[in-house]
Amino acid sequence: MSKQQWINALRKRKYQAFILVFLSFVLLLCWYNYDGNSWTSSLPFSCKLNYDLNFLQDVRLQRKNYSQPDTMNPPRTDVLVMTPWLAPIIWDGTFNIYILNQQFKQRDVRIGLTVFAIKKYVVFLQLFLETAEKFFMIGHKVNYYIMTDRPKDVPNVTLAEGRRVVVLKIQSYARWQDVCMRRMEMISLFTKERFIQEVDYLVCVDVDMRFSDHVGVEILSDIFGTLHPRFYRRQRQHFTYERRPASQAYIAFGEGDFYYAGGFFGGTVDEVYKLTNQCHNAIMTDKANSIEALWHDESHLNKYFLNHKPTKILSPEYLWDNSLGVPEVLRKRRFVAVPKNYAQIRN
Ligand code: 5GW
Ligand code: MN
Repeated sequence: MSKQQWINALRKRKYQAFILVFLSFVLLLCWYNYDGNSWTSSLPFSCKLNYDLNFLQDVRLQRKNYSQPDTMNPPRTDVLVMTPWLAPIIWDGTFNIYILNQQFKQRDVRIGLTVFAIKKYVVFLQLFLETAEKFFMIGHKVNYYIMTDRPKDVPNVTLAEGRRVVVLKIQSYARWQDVCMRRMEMISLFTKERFIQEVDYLVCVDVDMRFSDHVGVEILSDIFGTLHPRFYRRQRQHFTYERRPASQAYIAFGEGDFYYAGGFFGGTVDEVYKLTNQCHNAIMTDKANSIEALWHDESHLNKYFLNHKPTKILSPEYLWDNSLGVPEVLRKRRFVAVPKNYAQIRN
């Protein structure tokens, strides 16, 4: 083919050639952004498809050319990212999920997600499980432990490979306060009975929630808690700790680091056993003394974390409530409360 013939052919196919060049350009741009100058996936433009999330969560990726940590340029300066006892606080932008996924995949970690669905709360399971399949620990081994008094009402949700649902039948309690507080006892009992053989980490959450963005191995640590979305900006005297010295959950004014949410904590199986067992014992001691902590299991969790500092803390990205709006520091809402009709669901 002579040069002239070639040019003529190209002219005829000008249109196709243009499309080809354009597509290559878009592809290149996307690739650049995946690699990014940012630690995680906050893409500045519309490459933000679901596809993008799958790509980011592909734990097999052996990427070594991610952007270098910059000693003089911290990724977040608008929020606290480290406690005084040097536990990281997990905000979007502070971690590189490629590195973490590789570390945890190398260890082949197994994660148990415990959730309670007692009485009418079984209605939350469908959305909870469906969204967990999209966003929770994608690419890792996951056991869903569903503790319920209505095993027949657990929905059938299609699961990805390496993930399974385990339904554990438990009794219900007449008082809702007991339904909530007995979670500590149940988790500690089942930990001894089976979790310890089946998983490495436990993640314990509320069921009236949906996942709406990535929640992955960045949360895992020996023992972790989550900043309560209503209190993360408040001073400690405004925390709703138990203030009566007669309760095991008592925390004096002038003490306390954060107010942790009862709806999201976890850690290694050993550490979660210690936490739940100790909280359960404290709850039983209170019961014998005819006192019940103000916010039930949450009050006891806060007392536990005062004396046994968490080794990681999750920002309110991991437990948000849309009725609180969306503050600027909140770049992602990963796990969000599902509004409930209190009269209908709690009677
Ligand atoms: C029922 C009435 C009042 C409060 C709680 C319940 C209840 C809670 C219930 O009937 N069944 C049940 O399974 N739970 C479990 O406790 C759910 O896992 C629920 O997510 C968790 C905490 O109760 P929530 O979610 O109603 O508490 P908030 O503080 O998130 O509103
Ligand atoms: Mn809840």
